[in-house]
Formats: sequence, structure tokens, C-alpha cells
Amino acid sequence: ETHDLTEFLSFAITLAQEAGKMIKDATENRMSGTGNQFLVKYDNPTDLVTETDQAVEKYIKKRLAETYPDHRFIGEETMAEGVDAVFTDEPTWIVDPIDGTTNFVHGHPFVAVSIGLTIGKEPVVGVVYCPLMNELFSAAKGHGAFLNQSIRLPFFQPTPPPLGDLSQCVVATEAGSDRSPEVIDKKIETIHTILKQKQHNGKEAHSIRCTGSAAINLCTVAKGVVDVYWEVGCWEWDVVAAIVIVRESGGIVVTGSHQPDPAPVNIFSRKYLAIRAAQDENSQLNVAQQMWDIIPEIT
Ligand code: LIP
Repeated sequence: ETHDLTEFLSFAITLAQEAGKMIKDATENRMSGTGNQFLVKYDNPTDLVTETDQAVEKYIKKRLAETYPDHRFIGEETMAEGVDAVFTDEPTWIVDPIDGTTNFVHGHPFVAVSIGLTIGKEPVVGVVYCPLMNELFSAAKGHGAFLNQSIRLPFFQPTPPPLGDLSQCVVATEAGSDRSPEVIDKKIETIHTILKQKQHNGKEAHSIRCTGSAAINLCTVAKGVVDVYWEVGCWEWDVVAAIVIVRESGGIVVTGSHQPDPAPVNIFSRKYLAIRAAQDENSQLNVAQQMWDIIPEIT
């Protein structure tokens, strides 16, 4: 069976725009004091869920079921209700209604709705929309990656600047929701090593960034404005859409750890490393290797 990825992509863009409006309205209502859409439903301090997360996912799920009744669905809030993620070769929509919920609760604009599609278990369509910043990232396999449907990614066309080694990189990463001492200590140690003077080729990395959203971190890699993203502990719905966007921008995404080369991605790995586009794949693999030399085994 052949699928028209561009049709799925345009539907995903429409859905992301509709969902984005719900997120934007909730933010504006809260700012103007009308509405309590920011009501936190599950107050785990490191993994917040609001009424808006649930309403947006319900809406997206309903629209998808009406339009593609044969397709499967995996969503952050649906899984939180205890539904098992059944993953097959069938077209499967993988959705995070709000990636960056902590930002959303605090009124910080780095918030995105993330809608990905896998077919044959491979991520093939991805839309990440940041409604408070008016940035819509989209990609379908074989069709390139775009910002706001018109600007081709990465920036710096026709060719991105050389990647260099880790000492010339900005690295995005996150605190994550697992704050057990074993996990957080290893993450902090890793960040320490990335930033420590005279580590990489005799130098430290340029800096680190944490946007609070895995999807947005990956989209900064797709833009080419961040060189590396590494995170352990986030979920498939945080990354599937943006994986398509990074790959279509010429970046590489590797899952798991200490792999010799970019093997097919395992979206469930909960360990993700992405490197931005570069003229030569060797420099991407070189930076990946430098990261693997630092990244500890976590969980
Ligand atoms: C968040 C991720 C973030 C991660 C957080 C959380 P949410 O997703 O995008 O990268 O560090 O632990 O999982 O919960 O805002 O959808």
C-alpha cells in the first residue's frame, strides 16, 4: 500500500494549527484573568499535566479518528490514563498535546504541540507548532523540512557552516522528570564534562541550552542554530514528529547509546542524540562519537 505523505502532512498541519489556537487561547485567557485553563490536574512537580493538555489531546484524537478511522493513536495523556501503547506497522499518530507543560504552567512561551506519524514503525510525518512564537515546523519523509511552510531548514542555505568538533558546539539537553539521585547526578556530571575547560580538543563546548521541550530542542537542531541535542528519559510523543523534521533538515538522530553509526531509530528508546546538518557526514559522526565518549549509561 502506498501512502500520500503530503496529504497526511497537510492534515497534521491543520490539526496543529487548531490545537495551537486552543493553547494560545488558554494562555491569553489566563493572562487576562478570564478562565482557569491552566488548572494543574496532576501536580507531580517534575511532570505537570493541565486541563489544556487533556483537552487538546482529546480534540486531536477525535479529529484523527474521524478522518482516518483505520489509523492507530498513541498520545501522552491517553497513555497516562493507563492505555497500553500498541505499536504496529499500521499508520500510527503519536501526539504530545503540549510539549513543555512546565513552560506552559509558568507562562514561558517555549511550548509546542507535537504531531508525528509512523508507518511501518518509521517516523514519516512530523509537525511541531509553537503557537506563542508563531513557529510551525513541518516535514514529510523525502519532502524536506520547513519553518512556517516556506523557509527551508536548516537555515544557512545552501550549505550549513562546518560542524567542527564538540568544542565548537552548543548542546541542548534537559533536567528531565526523573530526579532520582542516580539519574540527576549522571546528567549533571555529563553537563559538567561538556562545559569543562580543556576537555574537547583542548577546549570546552561553546555552551548548553535547555528549552524545556524536547520537540523544540530538536527543532533548533533542525534549524541548525543548536548543534547537538542529547536527552535521556523523555518519551516517544516528545520526539517522533521532530525526528522527521531533524532528519529531513539533513541532521542525524540516534537512539540508544554507544551505537557505532546511525542505525534505524527506536522511538521508544528514551535516549536520543541528534546532530545538526553538516556538509560531511564524518563531522556529524565525529561529534556523535565525542558525545558517546561522555554520555554515561543511565537507566
Ligand atoms: C517534557 C519534555 C522535556 C523533558 C521533560 C518532559 P512534557 O515533556 O519535552 O524535554 O525533559 O521531562 O517530559 O511533559 O512537557 O510533554
